[in-house]
Amino acid sequence: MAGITRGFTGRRRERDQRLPPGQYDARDEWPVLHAEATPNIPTDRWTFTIEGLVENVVTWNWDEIHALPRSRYEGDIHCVTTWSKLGMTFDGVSVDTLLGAAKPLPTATHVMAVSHTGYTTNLPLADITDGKAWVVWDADGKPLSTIHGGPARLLVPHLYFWKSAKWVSGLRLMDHDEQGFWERNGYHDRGDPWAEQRYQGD
Ligand SMILES: Nc1nc2c(c(=O)[nH]1)N[C@H]1C(S)=C(S)[C@@H](COP(=O)(O)O)O[C@H]1N2
Ligand SMILES: [Mo]
Repeated sequence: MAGITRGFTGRRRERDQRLPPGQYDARDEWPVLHAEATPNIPTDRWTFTIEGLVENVVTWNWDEIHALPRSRYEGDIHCVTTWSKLGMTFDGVSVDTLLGAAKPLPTATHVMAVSHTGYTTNLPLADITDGKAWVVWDADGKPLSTIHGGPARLLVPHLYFWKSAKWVSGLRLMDHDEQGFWERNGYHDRGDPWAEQRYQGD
């Protein structure tokens, strides 16, 4: 009995250590959060465009983005409303692959991620390069449900989850920072969960 108790406590401690400050483990629950009405975007009308300060403005349709090399994220996600989910699996394409085709100009320092609904969120370019961001269409081995951003969403798991734009339609590269939807409404411009950058001024 003691052994079982210790094992259980140990596993729980291990999970707790993966939680950034102020976060709780949502376990089997995956809350749904978005500001706009849930859109219905058929895959044959979905596109993803990289524009702004790039050498090539590139648009991929559903078939074209699926023809790119696949990339998987296995790890945790953290919402500013304090839930975290540990050990998620997302499949899609690395943002590095997409930027490799669009070729950001040397003057590009930030991006605005844009959704088919008009939702926006800003990010430093350095936060979506070098294996830190994906466009994903599968979650835990199943097609991403519409309420979680399907057919495809941005995934930037090292930052709070509001940076992971659902129903993503593209990235606009900029030479300055500009606030997106939640940032204008008081959320932090960067949103590092380990530094608890929840609100402007944190
Ligand atoms: N298009 C869009 N994407 C969005 C949001 C939104 O309001 N609209 N909210 C963000 C926030 S605050 C969070 S916590 C996550 C929630 O994703 P989920 O509903 O899949 O858990 O989506 C992010 N992406
Ligand atoms: Mo959130």
